[in-house]
Amino acid sequence: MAAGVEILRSSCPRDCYDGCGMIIEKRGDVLRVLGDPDHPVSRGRLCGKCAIAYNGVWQDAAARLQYPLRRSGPKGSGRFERISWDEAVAAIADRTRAIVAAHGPAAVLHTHYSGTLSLLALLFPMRFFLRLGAAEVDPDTICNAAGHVAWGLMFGQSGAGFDPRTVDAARCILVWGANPSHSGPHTHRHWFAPARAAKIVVDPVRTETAAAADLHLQPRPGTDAALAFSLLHVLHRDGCLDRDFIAAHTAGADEVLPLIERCTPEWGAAETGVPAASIETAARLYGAGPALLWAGQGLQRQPRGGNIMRAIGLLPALTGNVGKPGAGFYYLNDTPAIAGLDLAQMAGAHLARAEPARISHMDFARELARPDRFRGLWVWNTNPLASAPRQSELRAAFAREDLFTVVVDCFQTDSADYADIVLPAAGLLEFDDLTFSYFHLNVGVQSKAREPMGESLPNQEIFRRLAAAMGYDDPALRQPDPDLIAEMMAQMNIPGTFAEFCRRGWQPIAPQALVMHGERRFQTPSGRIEIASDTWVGRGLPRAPDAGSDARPAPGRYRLLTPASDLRLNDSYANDPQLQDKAGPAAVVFHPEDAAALGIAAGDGVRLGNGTGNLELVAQVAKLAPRGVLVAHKGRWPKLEPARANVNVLNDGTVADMGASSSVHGTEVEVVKL
Ligand SMILES: Nc1nc2c(c(=O)[nH]1)N[C@H]1C(S)=C(S)[C@@H](COP(=O)(O)OP(=O)(O)OC[C@H]3O[C@@H](n4cnc5c(=O)[nH]c(N)nc54)[C@H](O)[C@@H]3O)O[C@H]1N2
Ligand SMILES: Nc1nc2c(c(=O)[nH]1)N[C@H]1C(S)=C(S)[C@@H](COP(=O)(O)OP(=O)(O)OC[C@H]3O[C@@H](n4cnc5c(=O)[nH]c(N)nc54)[C@H](O)[C@@H]3O)O[C@H]1N2
Ligand code: SF4
Ligand SMILES: [Mo]
Repeated sequence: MAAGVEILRSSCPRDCYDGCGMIIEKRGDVLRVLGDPDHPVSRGRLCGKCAIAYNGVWQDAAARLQYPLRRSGPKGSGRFERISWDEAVAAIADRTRAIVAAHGPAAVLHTHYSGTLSLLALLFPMRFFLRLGAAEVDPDTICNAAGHVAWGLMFGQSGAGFDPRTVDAARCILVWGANPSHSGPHTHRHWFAPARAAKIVVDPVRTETAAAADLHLQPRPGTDAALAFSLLHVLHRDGCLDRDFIAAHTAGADEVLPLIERCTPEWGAAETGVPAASIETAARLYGAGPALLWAGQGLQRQPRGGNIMRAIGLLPALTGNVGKPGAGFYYLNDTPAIAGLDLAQMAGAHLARAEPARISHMDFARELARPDRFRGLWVWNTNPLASAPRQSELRAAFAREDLFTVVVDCFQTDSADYADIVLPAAGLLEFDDLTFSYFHLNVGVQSKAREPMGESLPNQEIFRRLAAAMGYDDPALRQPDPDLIAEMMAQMNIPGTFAEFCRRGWQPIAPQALVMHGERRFQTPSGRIEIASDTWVGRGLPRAPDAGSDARPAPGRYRLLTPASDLRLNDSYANDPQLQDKAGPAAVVFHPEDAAALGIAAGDGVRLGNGTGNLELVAQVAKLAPRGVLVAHKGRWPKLEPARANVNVLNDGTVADMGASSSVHGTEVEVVKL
């Protein structure tokens, strides 16, 4: 390395399966961000989007929020004036106290998600809101709550799946409704693609991950439970169910077996559109085991996403693919918790005086419009005007002049345009923290490589200042970063000081591959995998999973899937000019036969519409998804689009069957050629 170049190790804190290790080359104030060649996931490369954005928009002073701002024009106009931190903090504390005095703390609503997963910036602000007693938009309802409820009740938890390092012992990998080629590109390239096991992907879309599999099952969206039951039919018929495991470790299997017996491959084919022969092959490959099952987050964003997760969970439960090397099931790995981090304590659970009121993201637009309910809104680590349903209605609610709104972000998003006060957040290159991957069982450092941009501050410092201005004196609200980091490292058994950890950059939470659930005791009331039980009924849910599918769209209607793009991370990076060039104008992909029937050619303008909204897009034509299914990727910034809207203008916010969660992949639209 040339003289005058300092090298730091860091990690990517985005909401991504990979959790890459990074190298930051520092020449004075100039930073170059690269993949860490020694890191087992990134192997010397960042993904295409971060390689650009971390050296682009994240370091661009003109794009970043630099100073606290106060609104000087109508809401949404984007007109602001610079103010000092002292003014901003005092103004926020005054207004918040006034709202609490007049209407109570639950009249303040905060919404947040995973804009960063670095642990301090993710968790510390919760201490403030719990102390305040604010109402919360239930974070997981925008993403994965249905799956968490379903597998939580079935397996007793949904945050400790298989250890990816166990892959060498697997003879089959079944990826169901996840697309790591976009959502975890290194996992796709270095874990999935080269695996020696037989690889099956179930996805209506022919993703690159699907193309890299030995077998791609392409069901119509929302028919996955029928597919799972017909796979189980074959496994049952061929004697591949594990009787001993079922008897010892599951409850209620006898309630689903009669149904499985009726779900022949021919029936499954008619329900799902997957050929019966492919159902037979997939069942044979999975049944040969040991088999790993990866249930994607995209999978359960369906009207019956909870039932689908239950139905798919039957595969490991009835074949005994649990608790053995190379066998297991995975939804998410809550890696810090598995390593011993007390998340509730870090988030300040002891500060809450009462259980906070919660609303679903699906009800956000409607509830926020109510002056009788909410007077204050805080938005941090999320950009709901890009990501949440009922976009037009939500925008109208954000525009309420009587709603006092604070937005904390690194960029001037659509949501920030509606703030009374905007607070600039420091980015990943600008403060020390700890990060993790929710697939690979690794934790890593986030290293401060430069001073925060302008006057921006890390989330945790912002909320320490606000807590002080509110007069909150609990020590947990004053705790400095080095203390917090040392405490987290101790809980997770990470040896040495943070400085020493920075030199290593990352570590696995266990030296050898973990075999999850090896003891085969499940944290359910019965201690067994609860396939059908009173636990479900007690939660107001069906006793047993069923094989039902969504009704097919009426003639003239199409199912619109809006999954992750490889060029954006949710709605982050949509404002990076280089990534915008690569993405081109917002497009929607039609099956060639649908395009022909509609008289649409590639490049034509089309309008998608339904009772919730309309959106004009450019048509592309490709054999990507089955007939009747359209694909348009999520994550554009409405304010940068000609229509000032993105795909969520079409998302009606119907709740899924569990967890009051998103069913965005159930969206239906009509199509007009322009
Ligand atoms: N149509 C459709 N919509 C979807 C989905 C879909 O599949 N289809 N998926 C849904 C899913 S899974 C999710 S998770 C949501 C995600 O939606 P969002 O939560 O809105 O998206 P993100 O891009 O993760 O993060 C939002 C913001 O966090 C900011 N941020 C980054 N780092 C920091 C920081 O350190 N401090 C602060 N204060 N801010 C920071 C970023 O600048 C960004 O503006 O979108 C959902 N919306
Ligand atoms: N590049 C990039 N990476 C990301 C994100 C991003 O926006 N961009 N977002 C991050 C976040 S917040 C999340 S939650 C994860 C999500 O990552 P994933 O879990 O991979 O989820 P999605 O990309 O939403 O959808 C995965 C697949 O589900 C398929 N799918 C949709 N409907 C159905 C169905 O009915 N049945 C089946 N079997 N499949 C269906 C879609 O076609 C898609 O290919 O990715 C994270 N990583
Ligand atoms: S977004 Fe994911 S793939 Fe890209 S650098 Fe970050 S962790 Fe790696
Ligand atoms: Mo998500």
